Amino acid sequence: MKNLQQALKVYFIMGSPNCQKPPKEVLTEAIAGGITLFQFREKGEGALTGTAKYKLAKELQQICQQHQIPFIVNDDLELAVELDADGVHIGQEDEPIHIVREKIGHEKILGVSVHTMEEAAAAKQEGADYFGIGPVFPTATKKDAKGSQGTRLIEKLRSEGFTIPIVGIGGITSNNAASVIKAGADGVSVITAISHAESPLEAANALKMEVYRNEENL
Ligand code: TZP
Ligand code: MG
Repeated sequence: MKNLQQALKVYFIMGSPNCQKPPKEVLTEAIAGGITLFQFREKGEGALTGTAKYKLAKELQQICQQHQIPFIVNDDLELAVELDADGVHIGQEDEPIHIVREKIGHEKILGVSVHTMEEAAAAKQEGADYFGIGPVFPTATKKDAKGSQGTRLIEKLRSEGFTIPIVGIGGITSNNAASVIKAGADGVSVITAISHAESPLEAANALKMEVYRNEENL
């Protein structure tokens, strides 16, 4: 995808367990507020499965399509293929990166979570289009997340010449997004900052302002 770097600026991730009002409403508001990409991540307590999961994914994908927002699926390769999603995001514990790349082809976006320089080098080599790096800050959303790492790895990758697009993840809000962008990330990915906001529209907009404001100062 040509404009991946641009699409990663305000990257919203969500599934029904993250929402305090209907997911379709949350997504619609988030899009109105300026998110640039959406990842469907149906995980955690109360997560939908089977047909219900498929149905929600399809509805959210349609909303994204209406607004030209890329729609990416977390982990569930079969679902991504079935929906002809714009891409997949996988972690280190999922299927091997090169196998996922083979299965989705070269036209689709492949995001990979990396936590070390070694994982980053391997992920790039195996066909990742971008890295998700975190948790940058403490998060209550991912129960099995590693301890927060700050922006160290992002800085290290940039100082060692990695130009691959990077998003920070974990505990990011409009109050701390600036440091993630200043460290060299292309964008911020968030769940709670938007999904639990009283106004997902305003929350998305505030994040967007922070990302663009701090880019200009680079
Ligand atoms: N991976 C690392 S931290 C995290 C994921 C999926 C959760 C991010 O959620 P939040 O609510 O934005 O901290
Ligand atoms: Mg995963």
